[in-house]
Amino acid sequence: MKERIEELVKEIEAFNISCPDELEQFRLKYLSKKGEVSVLFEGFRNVPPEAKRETGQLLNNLKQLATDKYNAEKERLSMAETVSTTTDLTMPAYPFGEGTRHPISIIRNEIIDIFSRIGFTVSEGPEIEDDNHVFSMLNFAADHPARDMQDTFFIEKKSGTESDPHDVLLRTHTSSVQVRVMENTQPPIRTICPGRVFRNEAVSARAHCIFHQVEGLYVAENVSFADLKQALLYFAAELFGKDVKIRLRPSFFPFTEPSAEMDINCNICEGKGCNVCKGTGWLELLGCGMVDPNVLEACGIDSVKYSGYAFGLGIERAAMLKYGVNDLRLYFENDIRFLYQFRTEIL
Ligand code: 2U9
Repeated sequence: MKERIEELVKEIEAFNISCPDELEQFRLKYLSKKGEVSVLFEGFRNVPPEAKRETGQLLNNLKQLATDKYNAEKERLSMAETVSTTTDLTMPAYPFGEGTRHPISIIRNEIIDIFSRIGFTVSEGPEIEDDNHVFSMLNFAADHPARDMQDTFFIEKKSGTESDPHDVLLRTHTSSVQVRVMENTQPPIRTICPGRVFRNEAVSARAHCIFHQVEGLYVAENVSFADLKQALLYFAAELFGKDVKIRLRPSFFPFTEPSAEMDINCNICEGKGCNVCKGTGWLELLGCGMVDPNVLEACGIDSVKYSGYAFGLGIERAAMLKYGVNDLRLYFENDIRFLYQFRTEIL
């Protein structure tokens, strides 16, 4: 029996198992009820008593060897099964294209950075608003054309009852965020509000029904128009380079008095006049002004003690001027051939 055990040890060690069928053959040959190991255990009773101890030990080792090999090969085959036979593990990894920041996000973050360096915080507010925060508290007259359905997306028109007086609408500017800040905070207030705004416009190269704005507000004691001009000159120089020139033209907005529009010198023709600046040498960048005292009072701020300036610009417009993109629709199409041109380190 000893020799037979030694033969089987060699046989088991050399047995090649490369598939589930061969594993089953191994089990039947050595570990089943009628297999080689069981046959030897049956013959054990005929082993002379003086050899029983040594032979028993060898037999147990043999059974252990066969069982261990069976379990190890079974495990190996089941692992191999999970990796598809068609998978080539030596192939290089699939190249994932890296995403890029959208140009609107790049400019928005740049504007936030520029103003945060002179003490402005960032405020956010709801896109779905009421007419009070978008129009009435900002000194828009009851019959102002901006309140028309042709200009504003209304979600719910209210009858104007005392218990529920306000229309629900999509904000047409982010000024409603500053109104909410002023309602809840006493001066000094120095904040910018970036966000999406919605206007009921036909989509074209020059207009879109959704666009992005950044508006700024500074309210404190003795804030003057000179402070506004200085802040805007700093802003323009940071965004367009230190040689930029600015000019302010008188304008009108319901929420500021006096009001102005700010132009920068045309960086395409360098002031000589071209078709982008329509021969003027200047490009309009933003609107601004001193916050109308009516707006301060409507928000619970003493307009005798405090004054403030405000400004607002469209981010798409700033991006157009900075990058020379002349079709607004490109910002919304998400064509990666357009977006990949704005690969940048600025996050
Ligand atoms: C409060 C008071 C005043 C924000 C301002 C403008 C002038 C302005 C336009 C630029 C192009 C909007 O995107 S655009 O169409 N904005 O001209 N915005 S002053 O004035 C405020 C804001 C909030 C409480």
